[in-house]
Amino acid sequence: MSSVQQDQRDAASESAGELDAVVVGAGFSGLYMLHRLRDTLGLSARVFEEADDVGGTWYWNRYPGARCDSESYFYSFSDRLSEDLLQEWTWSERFAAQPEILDYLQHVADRYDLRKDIQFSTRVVAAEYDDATGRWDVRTDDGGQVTATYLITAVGCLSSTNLPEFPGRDSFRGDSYHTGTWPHEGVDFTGKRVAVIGTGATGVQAIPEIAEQAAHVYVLQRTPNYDIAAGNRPMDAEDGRKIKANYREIWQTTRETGFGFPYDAPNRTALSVSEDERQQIFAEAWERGGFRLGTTFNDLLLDADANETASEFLRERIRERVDDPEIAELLSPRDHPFFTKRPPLENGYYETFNRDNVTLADVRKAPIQEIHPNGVRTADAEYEVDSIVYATGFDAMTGTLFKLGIRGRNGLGLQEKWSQGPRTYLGVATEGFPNLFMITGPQSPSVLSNMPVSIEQHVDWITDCLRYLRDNGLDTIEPLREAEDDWVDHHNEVTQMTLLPQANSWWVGANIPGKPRNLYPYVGGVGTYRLICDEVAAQDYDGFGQGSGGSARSGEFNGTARAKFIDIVSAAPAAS
Ligand code: FAD
Ligand code: N01
Repeated sequence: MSSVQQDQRDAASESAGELDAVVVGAGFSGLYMLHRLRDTLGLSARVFEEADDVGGTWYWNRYPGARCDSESYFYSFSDRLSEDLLQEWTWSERFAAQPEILDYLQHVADRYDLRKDIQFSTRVVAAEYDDATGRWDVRTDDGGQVTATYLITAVGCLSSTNLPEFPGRDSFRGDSYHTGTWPHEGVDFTGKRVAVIGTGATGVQAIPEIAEQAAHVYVLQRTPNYDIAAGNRPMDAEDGRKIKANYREIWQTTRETGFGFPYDAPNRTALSVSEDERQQIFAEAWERGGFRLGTTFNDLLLDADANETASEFLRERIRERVDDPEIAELLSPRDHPFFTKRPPLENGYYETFNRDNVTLADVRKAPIQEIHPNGVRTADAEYEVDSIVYATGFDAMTGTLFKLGIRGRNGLGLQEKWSQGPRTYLGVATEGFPNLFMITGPQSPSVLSNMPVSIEQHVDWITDCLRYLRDNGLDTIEPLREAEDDWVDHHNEVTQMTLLPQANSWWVGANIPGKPRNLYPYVGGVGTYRLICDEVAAQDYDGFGQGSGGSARSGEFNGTARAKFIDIVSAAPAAS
């Protein structure tokens, strides 16, 4: 067939709703995936996006103070997408605010002409695998229907908001907002009495900004966090030049380190140095700002005594900044080790509690009993307010996936299969769901990393996998049960080596009543995980059944993933 005939045939299939790939979501993940599918592999692909524009997280989270807490120069696409873009784009601040990140993603969409293959304002409501045709049947809320060989979820880990079922919640007569679906026109809190529920990364960003405007802010805190000073500032020209000159090494480091940050990861334990030296190391990391404090020693997530040294360092910073010692203590975490819940980065958060118009309420001690027409009633107080801000987070990692109504072979529902918690192979695929790929799915590093690095790694791995299938005359791939079981066991074993299971964090699903308690992201490290995935690919996708026309029943499993992990760990130098 000539290339013109091939193009005509592709166009006809596409207009009949028969695609090579459907991608759901148009944030960082969906944009890059579309580019790879269409422009690298030459496949026909359509992205469905519920919002009316690109951006994902940065489209929805427009609350006051919203900004990234990965430094902007590495919270972006890397040289994998374009070296030119890296050189051309200049971030105005060390931690860019939401509008600037949204501009960036819009620019990427325009630059690569991605919008023409994105159907906006369209929610995927069902995605069912048809055993007879070996294709995914995807339905949308506008009544649309398409079929595709490959279904790729780019729906984000933090895209389904969590709005707790407080009794009387809907009786409130004032205005209420969830930070994850903030009004585009903004909110003017001038002269208002505002209750903010939640003091995670979002609350910590929003509260200082709301307090600048409002008549009074009641901060309803259930669990204090170890907030780290971000050290945000305008990007200076010299820093910008140095970064641009070193981008290759910067990105290489992000790909090799544990969390996808280009920060040094010294091979030393916290208790191997003297108290003075430890304090000095913490203080230097603190001065430089951002998440560096988490990478000062290599055992902070492994050893409770080591962790306590960092935890106490951070509590001391709170006591220094908050005038009232009782409030400082209330803001000091005592129930979980540092970094076992996601530590927020803050910009003036603690000083906010020195203001006369801010009241901190302990809703752990005196829980919220109900929302009523005039405000919030807790076990020991009544807060009459004009507005309520829910900074109560997300049903992370699985919430949005389940809403897609995914059904695999024999009508098996994803939610049903994962009723006791996710079961995946490499966090990217799951047995019984052929040709389904999940970008930053559960049991991959995802939210335990600087996410663009993990997103690119998944997109590139999926792209290589699809190319491999094509080159081998195949079109169907699906994890083997034994490979999946092995990955789940490995994931659980690595989790148990850390302190992470100790905290009631959203990382373990503790924020959603009834959600199975598991560590959702993989904690083996971004660099290690990448090598594992690459090795699985190099071994002809060991552990994946492969075939054609919907049948992927032939395949081998030689334990490549676990063997690679053991190799990497055994080759690592012993910690001093
Ligand atoms: P998202 O950006 O969440 O995009 C998913 C898209 O899928 C959304 O647009 C959604 O509308 C769409 N979608 C979902 N379901 C459907 C459906 N059924 N039909 C159609 N469309 C659907 N990570 C970091 O590494 N560093 C940071 O500094 C950082 N800051 C953050 C700040 C905030 C306020 C939040 C909430 C998260 C932050 N994150 C950060 C995590 C952030 O989510 C990721 O960095 C990244 O933006 C995720 O991109 P994504 O494309 O995978 O998902
Ligand atoms: O959500 P959260 P988030 N009664 O789940 C409280 C990313 N992010 O939106 O800790 C009372 O962390 C809850 O209390 P507790 C980042 O990955 C990044 O803040 O469960 N309180 C907690 O205080 C982050 O981790 C950035 O006891 C209730 C808060 O609500 C993730 O998104 C910025 C409650 C929820 O905190 C989620 O952050 C923002 C109830 N029933 C977000 N239910 C940056 O990069 C919940 N809470 C800068």
